[in-house]
Amino acid sequence: MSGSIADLFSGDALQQLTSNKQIGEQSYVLRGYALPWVERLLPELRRVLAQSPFRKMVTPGGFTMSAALSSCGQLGWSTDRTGYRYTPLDPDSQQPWPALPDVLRQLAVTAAAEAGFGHFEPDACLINRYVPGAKMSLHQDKNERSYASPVVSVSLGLPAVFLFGGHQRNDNTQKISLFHGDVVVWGGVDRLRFHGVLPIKEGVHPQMGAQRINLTFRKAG
Ligand SMILES: O=C(O)CCC(=O)C(=O)O
Repeated sequence: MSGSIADLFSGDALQQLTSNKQIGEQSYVLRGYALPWVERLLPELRRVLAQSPFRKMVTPGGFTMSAALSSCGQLGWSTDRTGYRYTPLDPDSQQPWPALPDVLRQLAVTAAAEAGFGHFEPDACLINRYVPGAKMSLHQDKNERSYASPVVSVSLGLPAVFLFGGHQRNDNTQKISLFHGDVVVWGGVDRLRFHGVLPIKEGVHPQMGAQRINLTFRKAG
């Protein structure tokens, strides 16, 4: 048997194996960065979700988001008809959000450092669950008290096309394929760039099933 790794993998799979990508002055896709963490991360995620299960939320405009959401950390993000906000309590249970598991915190901190953001101290982890067809419209992350810290975004499960735009809603967007284990970090001059996710395509991921789970870590308070 002969041949290189490039003979075994092609197209997107080869790209995931080989190439980190700079997508902005202070923004990076770290290909497969979370893969070595997944085995330790999933049981913690299950514990978090047993305490604060996924739920559908409504935007101030009255639209039900197609992604289901939960959170862990000192602060959790939610939306309803009265606005977007971070709160220390899960609005469904009126109990504190589950603590941020150490393995998740470490993953976020080391990924941020890899992208040039040392001393990242996330206090909020938003957990988005996308089933096929679910999407995230273009938006800016602006509910945090300061924009000094980056956003660290971990993709698990089904692939997605991540839209990374500019500072105006109408700016052109880069379309970036994200796979299980990829991490995107954006901050600094790029912190307020518009971003979103195209509708997830039908499929079944061998480890995660028919879903994509995205974890976004932020310093919100
Ligand atoms: O699911 C993603 O990759 C992005 C999630 C996102 O845009 C957000 O939580 O603000």
